[in-house]
Amino acid sequence: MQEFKTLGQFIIEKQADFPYAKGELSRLLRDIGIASKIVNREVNKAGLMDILGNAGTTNIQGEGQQKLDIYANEQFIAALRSGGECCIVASEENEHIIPINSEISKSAKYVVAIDPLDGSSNIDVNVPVGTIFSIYRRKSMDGPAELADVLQKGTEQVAAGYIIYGSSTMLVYTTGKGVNGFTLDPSIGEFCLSHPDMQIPKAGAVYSINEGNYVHFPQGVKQYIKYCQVEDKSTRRPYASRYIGSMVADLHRNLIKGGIFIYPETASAPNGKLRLVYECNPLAFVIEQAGGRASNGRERILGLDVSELHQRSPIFIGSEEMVLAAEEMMVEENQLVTK
Ligand code: P6P
Repeated sequence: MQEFKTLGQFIIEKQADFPYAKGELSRLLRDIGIASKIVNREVNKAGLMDILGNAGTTNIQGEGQQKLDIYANEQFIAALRSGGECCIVASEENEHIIPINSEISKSAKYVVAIDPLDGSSNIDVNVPVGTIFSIYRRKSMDGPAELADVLQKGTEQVAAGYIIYGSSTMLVYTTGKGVNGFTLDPSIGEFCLSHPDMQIPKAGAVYSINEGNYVHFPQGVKQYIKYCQVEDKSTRRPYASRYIGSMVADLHRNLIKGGIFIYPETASAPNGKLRLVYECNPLAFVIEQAGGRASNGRERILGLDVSELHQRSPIFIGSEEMVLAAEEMMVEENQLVTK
């Protein structure tokens, strides 16, 4: 029988891993957990409320906002504002950073980047959606926190994780000492440790990519897709193609079962679609901490320079051996291109 441990108990217990911790990060993770329970409540009854569908507005990405996008964004910002441990919130839904200037927060030492409801276009069709978060220590120590406090490399993350609102609601996070998963027990309203020390299989048999864009993919990606489809029992090929269209859901399945998720660049989108700050960096931190690999097809995601808040990056993420195989084909392609 799994030892019963709530997220709060676990966070406090692990606080000892950080000798100088005075509880701020613990409280910040708690604040994110609280907001996710509120969002979960609305996601789970979205069909019963006038909270489905388009809000008739667009976000900074130019994407139509769902009513739940706006609701989730407001809940996480409110929780971080009232928690007092965060001096800036950078949301995928907002063009600019949101400084938290209250007396208690303006000297807080952490900044949070968040995608409050990723994959939200799937809500109306009951497909799992997710929240993705990233926590950095602010660099600026005197004066108000600023944009540079958010534009940090992924290697600077103090913590990162996601919440998946699926057949069950789970919170999965890392503080750089492994990955742990917590399942929400609605009967007590607590996230309980259900997946301790998560490790992604080194090799999997699932590949996740939107093959509808095949003709626009780089040659190396086309070559990898064909590799996935070749019959070879010794490497469990052909792999299964699984693509939900909700990154947190695809990534969570691959974390547990093994697999690779690819959102590559195309001629019309040379940096791909996914956001480096809000999606690629936090999920790369989680996957690396679980023993996997994450790159843009050539370079490690966590090492990429972050120059703009909403910059995008191609991403190859998942089981180490599968990402390495895809990278090899991208290198071959680049060598061909440079010849
Ligand atoms: P496409 C959702 O909009 C998202 O940001 C990710 O969650 C998902 O993996 C991807 O975009 C889906 O994009 O172009 O395949 O529909």
